[in-house]
Amino acid sequence: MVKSAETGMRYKMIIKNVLLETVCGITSTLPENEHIEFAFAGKSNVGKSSLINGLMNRKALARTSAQPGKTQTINFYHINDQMYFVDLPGYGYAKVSESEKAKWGKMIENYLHKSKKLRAVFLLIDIRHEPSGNDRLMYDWILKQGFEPIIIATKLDKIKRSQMQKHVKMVKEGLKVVKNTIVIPYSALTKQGREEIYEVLDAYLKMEEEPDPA
Ligand SMILES: Nc1nc2c(ncn2[C@@H]2O[C@H](COP(=O)(O)OP(=O)(O)O)[C@@H](O)[C@H]2O)c(=O)[nH]1
Ligand SMILES: [Mg+2]
Repeated sequence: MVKSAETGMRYKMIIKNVLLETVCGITSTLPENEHIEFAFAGKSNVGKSSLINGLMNRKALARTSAQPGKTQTINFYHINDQMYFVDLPGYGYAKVSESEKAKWGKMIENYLHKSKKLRAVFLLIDIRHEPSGNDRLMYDWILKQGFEPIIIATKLDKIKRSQMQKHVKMVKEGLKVVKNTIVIPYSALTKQGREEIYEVLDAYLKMEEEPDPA
């Protein structure tokens, strides 16, 4: 997002170029990127690829699949030579073996722990349903790694507008979110919520430019 210095007016975040730069499997060495990173986590089928595509303004660069759990890689999308979106493997896919799950747990933990460039973690939760045990584990685990997850409540178009606040409350209570947690309802169909997400990204990008406002 660009803000004019003269008028202070807001402009929409412009996605100039997008590159799937690195795909990490379970034994891969994680990249040491020069630009800041935003990670996206959530159970498989929650709408992670759809959100990432929506934010990147691409129809299908991040795979959206009828085969949940297929994407067991960590994918790094380089955007505008400015930042990375990091697509983490979805959890809660029953067909993956316990040992495979454990390996992925370690891999994600390693990433959250070691990345010097990771600035924020987005946790996606289906707005229709109460968060699952796995969602709560993931939330607590991200907290433990030192990040306060930004919650994206996905598939907003699947509920009535009048139900939105009630569902947001359900998500917040289900996760027992810490005070001041940001929850942004989002629809991949209508793109409702996208500007708010861009604003969050923009705030982090600005912090890189002007590290200490004090
Ligand atoms: N109606 C609706 N469907 C969605 C939305 N987001 C994702 N989907 C659908 O949910 C399924 C899983 O989405 P995907 O992005 O692949 O989920 P992922 O496994 O978390 O990456 C696909 O059929 C998507 O089209 C949304 O906001 N609204
Ligand atoms: Mg996906």
